Amino acid sequence: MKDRIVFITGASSGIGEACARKFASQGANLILNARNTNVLEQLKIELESKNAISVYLLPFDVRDRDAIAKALVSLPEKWKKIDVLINNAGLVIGMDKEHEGQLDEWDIVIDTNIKGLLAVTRLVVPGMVERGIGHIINIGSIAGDGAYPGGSVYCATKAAVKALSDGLRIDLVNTPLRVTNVKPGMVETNFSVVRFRGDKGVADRFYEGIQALSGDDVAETVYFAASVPVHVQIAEVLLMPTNQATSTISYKENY
Ligand code: 8X3
Repeated sequence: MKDRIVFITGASSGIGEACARKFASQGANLILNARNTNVLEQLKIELESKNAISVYLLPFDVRDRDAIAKALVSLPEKWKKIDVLINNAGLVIGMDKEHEGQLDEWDIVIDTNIKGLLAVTRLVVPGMVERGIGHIINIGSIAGDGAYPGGSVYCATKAAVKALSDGLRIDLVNTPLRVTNVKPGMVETNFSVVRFRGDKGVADRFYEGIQALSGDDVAETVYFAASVPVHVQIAEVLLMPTNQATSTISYKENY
């Protein structure tokens, strides 16, 4: 991965941040995106001081199509040659039933998880096709494989990520580019705090009795997919804790 350029969206926390650390440790130069500029700046300082790599920051909200376009145009020439795009930015707010939830919150979820991913892909992939090199790794979810209680809109967005990944793989079949959909099950990150509308206590209790995946566990899988020989395309990976079997069936000790 040495000297490759890896662009990660939603890199300020969770799986995105873990991917940044993993790819940095393997010598990749990073373009890091997130909304929180301060956190990104801290991460840049840390990663550049610990690894012989460079980090370029592109703070924007993936829901802001103009901001994405402007940010990508502003990249210095050498940074434009993106080798790996990790479409990680995503979230869920609340666990409401489909007939009871708030449309404004769902707009944020849909605009980030689907339209944001699509906009970044649309703007980054043409350059990859032109250069004949590139790997798009979408962070999907076990949620995309089937709906579960209180998750219908989030599950729909992750089903969309699967369709967008499959469709892109089809559209790029006559190119050297690869497309991977990494679908984690239960992962303990700040994601769940946002899901429970900032209630860390509820989020923590959700993981009691089970060893959930960490962001690092997922980052290892993302890195593996990115580092296999170029004639190998890992289309999809579903990974979950050992004590999870489906999105609704898991074993929690003492529960
Ligand atoms: C997050 C995993 O199982 O909470 O994408 O939907 S799950």
